[in-house]
Amino acid sequence: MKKITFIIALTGFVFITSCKNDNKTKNTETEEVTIQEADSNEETEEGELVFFKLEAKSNSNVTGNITFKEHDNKVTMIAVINGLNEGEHAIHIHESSDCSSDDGKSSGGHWNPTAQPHGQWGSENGYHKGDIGNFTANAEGKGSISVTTDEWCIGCGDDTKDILGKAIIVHEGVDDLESQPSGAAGARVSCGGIIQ
Ligand SMILES: [Cu+2]
Ligand SMILES: [Zn+2]
Repeated sequence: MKKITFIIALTGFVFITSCKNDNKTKNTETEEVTIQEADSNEETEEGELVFFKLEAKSNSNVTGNITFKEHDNKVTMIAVINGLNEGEHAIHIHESSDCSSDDGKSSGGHWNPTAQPHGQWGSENGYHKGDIGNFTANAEGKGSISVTTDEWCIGCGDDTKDILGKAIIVHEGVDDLESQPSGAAGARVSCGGIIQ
């Protein structure tokens, strides 16, 4: 059984992965944000982990670090993004991990495996599985958002839940949470494929 221990640091994103068959490992470094698999507990479900960087698109300087971690059938995403204009920005999961185009449009539209309208996450009127929503960047151009949901999985193979092979897109503008099909959030300023 593969054991994965990880710690992320908000400042600098120190990233440590340990894989051991038998030996218990313990990482002792801590920072502002710490998520740690309880590797001392044999009952703990094996944790899936994806970490990747966002690359600037549409002539922006927007970069970021994204972590997805699965635990107890819930996935937590932590996004830390830099180089933004101060204020609100949309962040979504788009349908393809292809970030090759300069405008990020190679990643396709919003990931929408359940054929719902675009909307606010959790809305009774429907929402895409990629409709994470908006977050706020501060005066230094830095913003972060954390989301935990049981509507995603990492590599489970269920097409309605599996985030692998998709992309994170950050937009120049704000998702109005109602315009179809994508919330009128403007240019795609950063992109990263969700690949293990
Ligand atoms: Cu988007
Ligand atoms: Zn959407």
